[in-house]
Amino acid sequence: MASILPASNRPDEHAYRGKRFVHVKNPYLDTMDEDILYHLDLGTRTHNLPAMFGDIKHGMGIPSISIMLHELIKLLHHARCCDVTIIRMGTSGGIGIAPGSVVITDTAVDSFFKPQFEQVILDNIVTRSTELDKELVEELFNCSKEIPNFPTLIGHTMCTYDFYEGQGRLDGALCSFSREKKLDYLKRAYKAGVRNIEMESTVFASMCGLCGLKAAVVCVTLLDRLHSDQINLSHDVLVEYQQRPQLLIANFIKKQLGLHDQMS
Ligand code: R2B
Ligand code: URA
Repeated sequence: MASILPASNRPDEHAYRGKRFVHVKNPYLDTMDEDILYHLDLGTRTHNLPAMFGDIKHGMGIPSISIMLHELIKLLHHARCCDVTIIRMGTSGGIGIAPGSVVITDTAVDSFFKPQFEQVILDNIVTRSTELDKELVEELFNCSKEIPNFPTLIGHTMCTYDFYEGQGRLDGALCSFSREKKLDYLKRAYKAGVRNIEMESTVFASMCGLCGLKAAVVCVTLLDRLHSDQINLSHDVLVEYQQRPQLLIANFIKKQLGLHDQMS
């Protein structure tokens, strides 16, 4: 893995009075009079970012999440946020588990089941780690046990660049492989520890890790890819499933705030 980081940008040098500030790894930022966060319609001159966002402690969940994360991470930095925990939540396709299960990601892997994200920078491929915070995984899992009828597991999450061919679907506009090849791939993924498939986790894990953010990925599964490719849940069931990661994270936040007696 290539590194261009000067020693002064290493994570522990960003601790101040016991607080861990969000750090950005770009020496040019300090030379700019103003930083315009174009997609967020915010700027460091036009907006008082510490006042507007200084109390933010957690946030949302490949190309679009990367753009969002660049600007969100800079926002957290400009706002001098510290001890930030960030959780990507969403939907996914399960492998060998019941639809509706919530998967807390221990490791985000690529389409080759490797725990890495390959970022193209200029004409180089830079391979980055996708390690996530183990303690946070356990905390979230413990929290899930306190919610009745809430099927949750910890597993690897595979992140792909595409929903159809990239996830081995037989129902896309293009399909050049057989049902047998699809199943063979998904079963190999299962054997490698993959329990669900989505499309953001590797870049999310790598960017958060590099910038010193405590990060987790929590996704509900909408189907078992060993059985089907189409998502044909009723609207109500879909809505209920989609709320599951939110429910878990809301309960986790309440617990962090000492409001666990009011959990629902
Ligand atoms: C999960 O669901 C979306 C595709 O349907 C994608 O954003 C993801 O990661
Ligand atoms: N999101 C995905 O990326 N894949 C699925 O199968 C379902 C939701």
